[in-house]
Amino acid sequence: MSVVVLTGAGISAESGVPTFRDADGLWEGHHVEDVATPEAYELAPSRVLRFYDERRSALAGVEPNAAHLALARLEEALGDDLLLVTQNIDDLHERAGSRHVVHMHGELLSALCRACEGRVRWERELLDHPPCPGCGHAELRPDVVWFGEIPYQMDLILERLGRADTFVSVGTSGAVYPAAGFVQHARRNGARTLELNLVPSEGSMWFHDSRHGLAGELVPAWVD
Ligand code: BJW
Repeated sequence: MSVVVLTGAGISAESGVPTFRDADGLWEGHHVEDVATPEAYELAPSRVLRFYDERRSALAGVEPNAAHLALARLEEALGDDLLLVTQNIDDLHERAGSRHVVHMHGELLSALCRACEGRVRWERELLDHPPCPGCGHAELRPDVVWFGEIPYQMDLILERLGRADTFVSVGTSGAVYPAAGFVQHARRNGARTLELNLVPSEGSMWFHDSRHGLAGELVPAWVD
């Protein structure tokens, strides 16, 4: 058996982390497409760093919810037969107990050196443009995947989607590729596909089965 679960911002919504494209999804009036780009960072680095610094400090005040906990139980039951892929940069899956999480859009608690490309765990603010602890010179940037950049661990994800029996998508609008295309990739290769989301996503028609409601209720009901 081989299962791939993809999660998006909706799984963390009940923990109090805002989503990107729901009513409260704007940050200071900006769409994520205007802040999460290399061009926005070149043009106004402090604005972009503040976006991530605020989200990093907000992590301290949130807790995993019933959906994160259910996926950690699923990993306990399935072991390596489960690949949990998240588009989220928060650490709520890990704090719920998941041990192997593929963060395809990066992580809030990691920073990337623009010169040596080294990674460091980062829990403080990046706004002061701190130097890299590894090479000491260039500035650190958020270790996240912006529009136009290539998501992380795509080879592993595509390989596992290609041999999955089951693909489940939780709390994602299906507005952003390549994640939005995973359902078609898995389905073409024979997987049964299930969507668990508050409302039908943009790619809802590609799933064999769709259940709509709160992730905190739908995910435990599916796992248990
Ligand atoms: C609940 C709930 C509850 C609420 N319970 N549900 C034209 C066609 C195709 C592609 C492109 C195109 N033009 C450009 C592209 C490519 C582009 C793209 O997709 N653009 C679109 C705008 C069209 N993509 C890229 O550039 C990507 N890179 C790429 O394609 O490289 C090429 C390549 C790929 C693969 C191999 C080789 C080469 C990179 C995309 C990077 C996205 N980055 C961001 C920011 C990350 C850092 C950060 O967090 O700041 O990722 S943008 C933002 O959107 C973030 C998210 O991970 C991502 C997805 O959002 P998500 O998770 O779906 O959240 P929402 O808010 O949209 O939806 C939440 C859902 O939950 C809603 O449906 C709610 O109803 C639901 N919900 N409460 C259950 N309680």
